[in-house]
Amino acid sequence: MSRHMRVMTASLLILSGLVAFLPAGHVSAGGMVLNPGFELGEGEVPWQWDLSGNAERVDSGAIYAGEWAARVGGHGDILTQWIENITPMVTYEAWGWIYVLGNVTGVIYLDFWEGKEGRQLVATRVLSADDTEGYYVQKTSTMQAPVGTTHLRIRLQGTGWAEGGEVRFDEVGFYPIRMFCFIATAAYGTDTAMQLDVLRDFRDQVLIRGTPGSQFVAAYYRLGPPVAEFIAQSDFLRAVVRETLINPLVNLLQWSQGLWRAQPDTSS
Ligand SMILES: [Ca+2]
Repeated sequence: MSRHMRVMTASLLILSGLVAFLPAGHVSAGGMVLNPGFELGEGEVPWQWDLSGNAERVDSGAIYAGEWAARVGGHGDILTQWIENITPMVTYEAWGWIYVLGNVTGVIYLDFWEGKEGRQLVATRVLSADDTEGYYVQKTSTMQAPVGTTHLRIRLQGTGWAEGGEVRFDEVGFYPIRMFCFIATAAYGTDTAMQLDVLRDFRDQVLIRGTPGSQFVAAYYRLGPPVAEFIAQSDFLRAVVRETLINPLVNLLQWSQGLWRAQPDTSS
């Protein structure tokens, strides 16, 4: 199985590598958090986030992979981002990595709005973590946008501060769930292809079970949409991706599914 996993991982890495060809600033699809890892910005200001109080972008040092994280240091410190082009009735997946030191709670607040700073439509969803013992922990939730939604507001904060407390955030993400297979969808021109069922199966049964897998999924969510948007523009690219990457990958996964499926399929 490990050899198959290596082949598959290599294929997906090649796929992700397509992002290197994208022009800067190409990410433009609606309804998703941009710069989810706080890797973009100038000095203390994370790109796409509004600052209040002493919230800042900091070098994440040895705590977590990547160069940067966002840190809040007290009661009034808030990082806010408004996401536009949210589609009503679509189910989204939200997640964030939270690092908490000392007696304080790290909180990610998410709420749907009609109009930016217009009217909040439903109760705020809260993802929170207490002392994370020197690690980042991932908190996730799924949320369906109610009728009338146009925007999502995300706020990063700490509550119940005590002296010496610190809260950091990294990899805050928000994507439509169906977009996991965006690259394959772009390659096939439809999201109902049988091949997509195999990929979804693999995601649900293997990738999101372990921490390395879920980190991979988070990275894929970040890289996938711009790649998909890029290849969808060209029939030639779509054919290349379909024939050289996705079809072999799907064949490999189908052939080996007895190894990774929790319940071997006995229906045929
Ligand atoms: Ca980061």
